[in-house]
Amino acid sequence: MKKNSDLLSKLLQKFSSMLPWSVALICMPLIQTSYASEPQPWQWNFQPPATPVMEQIIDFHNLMFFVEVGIVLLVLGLMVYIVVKFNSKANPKPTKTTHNTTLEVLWTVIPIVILIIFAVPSMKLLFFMEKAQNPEMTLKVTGNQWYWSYQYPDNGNFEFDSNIIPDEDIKPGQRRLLEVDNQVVLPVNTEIKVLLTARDVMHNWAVPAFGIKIDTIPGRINETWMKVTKIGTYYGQCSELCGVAHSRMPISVKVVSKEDFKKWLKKAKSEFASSDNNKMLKLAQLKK
Ligand SMILES: [Cu+2]
Repeated sequence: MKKNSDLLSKLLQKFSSMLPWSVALICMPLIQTSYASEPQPWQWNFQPPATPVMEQIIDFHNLMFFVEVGIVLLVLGLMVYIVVKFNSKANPKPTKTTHNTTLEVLWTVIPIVILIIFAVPSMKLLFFMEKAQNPEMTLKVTGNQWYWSYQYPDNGNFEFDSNIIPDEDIKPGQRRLLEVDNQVVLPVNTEIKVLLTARDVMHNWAVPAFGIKIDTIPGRINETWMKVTKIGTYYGQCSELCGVAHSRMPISVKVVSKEDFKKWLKKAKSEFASSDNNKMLKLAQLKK
């Protein structure tokens, strides 16, 4: 896939150098420049991909964009040709031609072929995104008005809430509206099954660098997966209008080495042992 995208960007660079500046400008979003895992000022391309899913989404986008630019240029060219060649001054006596079978077959068949070219990789990608093949651990994400809760069912089953850091508490260097009190911590290069639901209204757990944007729906569990290949911090936001503080429930994922994750797990298990969930469990056990 990496080879594919390299070839595509080489082709695109050639393509833009051959055409006027306006076309080069249209193709600019395809050339990846920024490597941060957060939104950048004036950014108009994707965040750098951190999972195989996002890498494939970008490849698929590049394929579509390349073909689409060709279609736009072709249609624009035809329109300019018609305006110049067949206006009332240049062509005062129009012909009365109404049908051309060859042309009609062509303009039906060519779009069908283009749609098939898009449909095959599109369906492949949809199936690839849907389920983890060999998940090594599970993360459960719950949307609440207006914060996220994270649960580690196969790592002690502790749960914690992740709330926004309000503007007045933001320290220098921190990102306003993106920073949280408790980050989700996950191990690098690990296939993680993600289960998502909500407690009150619909929310949407969206992290651009992971290629994940999935609704969390009360009474229903949605599933996706991720395998983050780079250590770092990744930011996302709720992407489903969920009420007055919709813009104040950011997502912050800290991806660490497998060893650091084990260390964090130990700490987290004791730190979050007093969560409501565990209190309820203990109460239930006492009642028995
Ligand atoms: Cu929300």
